Amino acid sequence: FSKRMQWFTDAKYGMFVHFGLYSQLGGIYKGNDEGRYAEWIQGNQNIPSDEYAKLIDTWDPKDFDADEIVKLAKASGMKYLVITTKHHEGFCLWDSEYTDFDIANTPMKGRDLVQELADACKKEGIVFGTYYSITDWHQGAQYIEEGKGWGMTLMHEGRKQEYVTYMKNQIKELIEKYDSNIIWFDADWVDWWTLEDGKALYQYIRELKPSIIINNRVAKRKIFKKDFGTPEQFHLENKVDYYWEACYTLNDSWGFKIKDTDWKTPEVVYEKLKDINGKGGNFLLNIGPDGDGNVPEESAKILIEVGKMLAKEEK
Ligand code: FUL
Repeated sequence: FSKRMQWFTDAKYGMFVHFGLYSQLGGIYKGNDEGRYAEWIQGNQNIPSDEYAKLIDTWDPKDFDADEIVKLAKASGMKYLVITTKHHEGFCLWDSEYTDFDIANTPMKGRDLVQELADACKKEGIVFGTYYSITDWHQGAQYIEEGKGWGMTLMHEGRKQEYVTYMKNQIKELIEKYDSNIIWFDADWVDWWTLEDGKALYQYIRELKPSIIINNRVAKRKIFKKDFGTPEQFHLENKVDYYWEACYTLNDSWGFKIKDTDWKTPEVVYEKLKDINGKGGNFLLNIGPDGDGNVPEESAKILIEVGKMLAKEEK
């Protein structure tokens, strides 16, 4: 039992938001719709970084409405929200001092979606968290070897320290500027990122903000279970002696994908939530807003239905 984790265990149900440059493609690049996960399109279709980076010029989600998203989460019975501040593509949804590959250099300049979401969450009493990918397909310290697959980035000789500093600086921004309560790491599976690297980063963050919660993907998730485990698209069958949170998509992709209509029904979502909570886990359920920033209608409908089922229970 840990006091620091109390709000998390009480929360039980949260919203995951996958949003980035890829959202404007909807899973189709130059007519090619190959690949399961739309947020992986750069990797799935082997799009060179400099070519992919041009998407920054056309990224203009003017309908993105943080209040609406947070209200949707709240009406659905969710208690916290985690947004992809930087997915594998490397693009930053906030105006970062440490890169130009961010929202400040898109047609959206002047807006900061991380700020907007953090503010909306504060207003509605929803706990705000930030996803951050360790793998980065843009920053430059990492590279892709032909035939190795984009999941397995390699680190350029002598550039690891530079990249670790980059991550630390950005995470400090997420904590100090936006008061993030969860750092939700991902893509710690690359060989150049070691258990020791992860433990050191964990310690660094814990000192920056003692109350923060950090998922196990900071460091080789199977052996480093702190602060919570992250089964993905499945969940644990039994109670365990560590905190965990199962994350799931509402259809089959995390990022917005036009052709993906494989929606879970409200009943299925509700059953999952109950099952997960009954086994001591949290449920982090994803939405992927489209290129204009709108939440797919079907996603909103399902979430609201589940919210109604939960509200009925409380009566
Ligand atoms: C995975 C990522 O590769 C997916 O794109 C997604 O973000 C999921 C939650 O985690 O590891």
